[in-house]
Amino acid sequence: MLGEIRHDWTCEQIESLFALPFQDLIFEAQRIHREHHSPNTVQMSTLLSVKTGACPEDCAYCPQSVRYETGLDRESLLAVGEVVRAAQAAQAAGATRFCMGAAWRTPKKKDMEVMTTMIREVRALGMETCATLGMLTREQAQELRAAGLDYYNHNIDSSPEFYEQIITTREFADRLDTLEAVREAGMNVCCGGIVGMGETLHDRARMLQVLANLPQHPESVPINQLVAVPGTPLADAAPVDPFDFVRMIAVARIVMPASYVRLSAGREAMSDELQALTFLAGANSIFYGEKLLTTGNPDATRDRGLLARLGIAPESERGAAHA
Ligand code: SAM
Ligand code: DTB
Ligand code: SF4
Repeated sequence: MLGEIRHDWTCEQIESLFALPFQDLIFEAQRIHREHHSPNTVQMSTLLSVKTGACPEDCAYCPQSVRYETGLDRESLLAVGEVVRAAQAAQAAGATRFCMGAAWRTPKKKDMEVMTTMIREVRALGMETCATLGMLTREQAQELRAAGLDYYNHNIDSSPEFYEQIITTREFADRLDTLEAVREAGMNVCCGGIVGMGETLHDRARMLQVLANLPQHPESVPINQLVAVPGTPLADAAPVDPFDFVRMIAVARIVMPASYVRLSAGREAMSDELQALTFLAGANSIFYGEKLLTTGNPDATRDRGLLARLGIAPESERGAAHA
């Protein structure tokens, strides 16, 4: 029966979901969505790049890798006060979670000192905290947890097989080790991937299989549509068929029924109608604010307008709406 929490998905079962007629797939995803979530609510996280560019890794999609000429101004680690001010502004605009991203392979000792202070201060505002800082050891994960970090974002990005064509500086297994360290430290996991890098439908199904068969489903599953940045090896990647993107969201919803599925990068290029279809397919979280890490995102006015037209309430206002 679809809609159960399972960890034993075969790739064939997931591929057969992708093969369903569009209407049947969306109907099933929406049915499961309603069993596990409030249907007219969306969770909103705001991102801030706290350390930008000059990353030693070679992720083919990423404008922040030192190996590609993307015209990005590199910045060293921001001061804590500056980050706290940005978090306050995000909270005032309606975000419930603040996500701090750094272009590191893994944080160094002195980075950890600043990050733990930053996390403590953002949490003191009453916001949920999230960070994405690269690979973590068990000790680093414990340290972040002790500072009050609620979520750690670390994506598997694609299938284990396709991964090697996208990143050569670390292995798929390294990603799984970090995810395990995050879990062991007692943090919530935010883990998803990217669609539109030239992967096959089989790779998309495999990626969702790996996520769904983790010992515990990630609480948050970001599905990014590639933002093809000039200068990166994927600058000329073919765009994704919008219906295939919606299918990816729907299948993620079906195989991880209780998780938040986040409509992530790529929203700026999506029409309002396409975004509405992804909500119908089970997306219930977005990145909110005019910037992702280094690339654009719809501005708050456009998002507020869209949510209002759809009768969807941000999670921060749900209490008020129901009162
Ligand atoms: N450096 C850390 C790491 O890789 O774990 C954290 C930041 S990294 C930018 C976070 C995630 O953003 C990546 O794993 C990838 O899934 C996503 N991402 C990066 N560039 C993207 C792009 N151009 N389009 C879509 N998603 C992207
Ligand atoms: C995720 O899955 N997507 C976000 C967040 N986690 C850190 C990042 C998207 C980055 C898009 C490219 C950029 O803005 O640099
Ligand atoms: Fe570095 Fe993360 Fe970008 Fe990869 S995705 S190049 S690790 S910032």
